[in-house]
Amino acid sequence: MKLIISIVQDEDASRLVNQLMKNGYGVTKLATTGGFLRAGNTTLLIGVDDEKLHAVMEIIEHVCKSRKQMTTAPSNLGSMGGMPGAAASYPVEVTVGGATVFVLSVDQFVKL
Ligand code: 2BA
Repeated sequence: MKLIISIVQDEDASRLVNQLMKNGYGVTKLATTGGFLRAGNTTLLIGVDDEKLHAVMEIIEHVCKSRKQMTTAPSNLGSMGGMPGAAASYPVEVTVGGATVFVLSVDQFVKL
């Protein structure tokens, strides 16, 4: 058995949960926050038999589209323009969406 940990954008989460449930997969939805954007995202825990892993990955890939987003990132320079300690931020284009997926082998699965 595998545990799929899938971090997705909030706007994709409902559709993904619906698709997974429709296809008979168990899923747990967690409200999470990305460390870089400091924005909400959604983490899904999906436990599946090994032979179902590929099918679930296909559903995730199909539902979660990646897109570009502008954000501001903090500068870690420590000084700007000769002003030591001045804080700054700069716009960066990041790719969001898609899914960040971890697949773990499950030692034991019990329901007590
Ligand atoms: P965030 O940390 O908020 O990152 C959102 C997106 O910002 C990332 O998308 C990536 O495109 C960009 N990004 C992240 N760090 C960056 C940096 N230092 N410089 C420039 N751009 C950067 P994804 O890579 O698709 O990640 C989406 C979310 O998945 C992340 O949200 C985080 O919550 C999670 N994640 C990604 N990699 C992870 C990892 N190795 N371990 C745990 N969680 C991870």
